[in-house]
Amino acid sequence: MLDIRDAIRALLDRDRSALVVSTCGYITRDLYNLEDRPQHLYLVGTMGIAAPLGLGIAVAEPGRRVLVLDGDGSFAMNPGCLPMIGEQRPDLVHAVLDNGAHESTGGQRTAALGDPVAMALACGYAAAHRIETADRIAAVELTRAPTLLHIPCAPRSHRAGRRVEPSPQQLVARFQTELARKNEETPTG
Ligand SMILES: Cc1ncc(C[n+]2csc(CCOP(=O)(O)OP(=O)(O)O)c2C)c(N)n1
Repeated sequence: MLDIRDAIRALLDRDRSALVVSTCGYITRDLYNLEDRPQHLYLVGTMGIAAPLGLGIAVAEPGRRVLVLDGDGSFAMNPGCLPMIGEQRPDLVHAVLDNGAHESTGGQRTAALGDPVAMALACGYAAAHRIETADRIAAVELTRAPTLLHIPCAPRSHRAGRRVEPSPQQLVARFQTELARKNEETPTG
């Protein structure tokens, strides 16, 4: 089964220019320790808001792709955002990294996840796929937006890396500066 860090690496490499929003807990820490770039917005507090925040960013920044790194627990916490994403049709890739647990808080089993692929399609996503290998992440078609990728992952065998050091305020300011810089480079009108 896929190592969650390999899944994140493959997702990042799929589109180096994408804006990235990561859900709180170990997924944010995995991303931060793999690579730290100003175009990453790390959530450090609340589950269930990576996807709606990604939606807001994608709506505000047309012409830019947003990659959301969600956990299965975080996904299950806020399915109400799915029809909003389906209706708005942003250029958003919604990856659900599914290790079957709330690993960040001790590995409690995630109850009643449902079928994220079926849920996304029922809610109006243009495409949704279950993906089991890094090669498939590299190859899957992402031209139809929004797309959900349900990615089963193994429980972590690595220690959680260091915590995100900048404060949420500093992270937001850095992200906003990056958006402004990119918009100057390539105005989207
Ligand atoms: C609303 C809310 N409830 C609980 C928590 C505590 N908490 C932080 S991460 C986490 C588990 C997240 O699970 P998942 O999204 O599946 O990611 P994983 O840790 O398994 O990678 C929990 C319960 C929180 N941050 N926010």
